[in-house]
Amino acid sequence: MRRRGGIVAGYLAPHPPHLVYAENPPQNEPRSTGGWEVLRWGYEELRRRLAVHEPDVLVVHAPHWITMVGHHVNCVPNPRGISVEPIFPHLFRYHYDFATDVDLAEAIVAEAAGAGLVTSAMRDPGVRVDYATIGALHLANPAWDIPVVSLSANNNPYFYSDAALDEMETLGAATARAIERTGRRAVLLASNSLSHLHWDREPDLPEDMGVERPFDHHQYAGDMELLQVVREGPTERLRAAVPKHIASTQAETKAGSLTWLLAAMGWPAVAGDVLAYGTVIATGNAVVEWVP
Ligand code: 2X7
Ligand code: FE2
Repeated sequence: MRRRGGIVAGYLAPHPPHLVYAENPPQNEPRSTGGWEVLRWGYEELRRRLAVHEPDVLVVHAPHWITMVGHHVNCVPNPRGISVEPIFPHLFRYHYDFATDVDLAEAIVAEAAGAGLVTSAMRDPGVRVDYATIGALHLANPAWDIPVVSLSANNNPYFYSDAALDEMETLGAATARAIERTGRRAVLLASNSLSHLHWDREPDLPEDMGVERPFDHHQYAGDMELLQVVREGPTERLRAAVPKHIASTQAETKAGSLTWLLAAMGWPAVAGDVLAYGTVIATGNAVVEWVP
């Protein structure tokens, strides 16, 4: 029997390239001896839950597909290529090959444009898919057997001191309408780290867990304050907690992925389930599930 459509779950699914490196998948060229296990165990649990949800599509918003003008949606039917992390190319050179749900991608473009957002359908197969999109998708579904829709991060928030998250509300609502209209059963992925400061030196062995720790207590405490609100719920409280976290830490959620996800789910009156928290070269990362 066909299960009902709509958004069936949303995950905060951070993308540090180190996590993919540590897993040693065949698609990634560098080899590791492991590391960052607790976060990777969180992703193992995410994968078990994702399988139970049986989605038709994974819709991902990622902060390192940066578009200067507007919100772009990848409408290339079969993106293929190599994705390289520019700061850590010795950890992440990943060969990707996946299917886009083009009908849903185009429906999101139409809904977002109709809602007044500057929106673009990206149709150039030569554009490399960024590592934040690939990292979250690989960690959530390493089999790559579920079609994808990938959304860019409009760079405007980085030009302003305050978080400009209003457009993410609009983009989230447009995403939800497109999912309803196409009848898809969708899981959403917000590919965001929390506190995002990292060391400018790394140990000789990148996966040396003897030196892995938060950047400082302030960044860690800011992450914990946010996660307490996540764990207590309801998500409505995050409307204030996310901008507060952005103002008090160097948070990657400033790029909007988390706000997009919560808005698409309609700020459900539930708590988030934190499956793991850990640092990666000092950045704070949480794997979280919300079931609306
Ligand atoms: O983009 C990232 C990140 N979010 C966290 C850690 C290290 C590198 O890249
Ligand atoms: Fe990042």
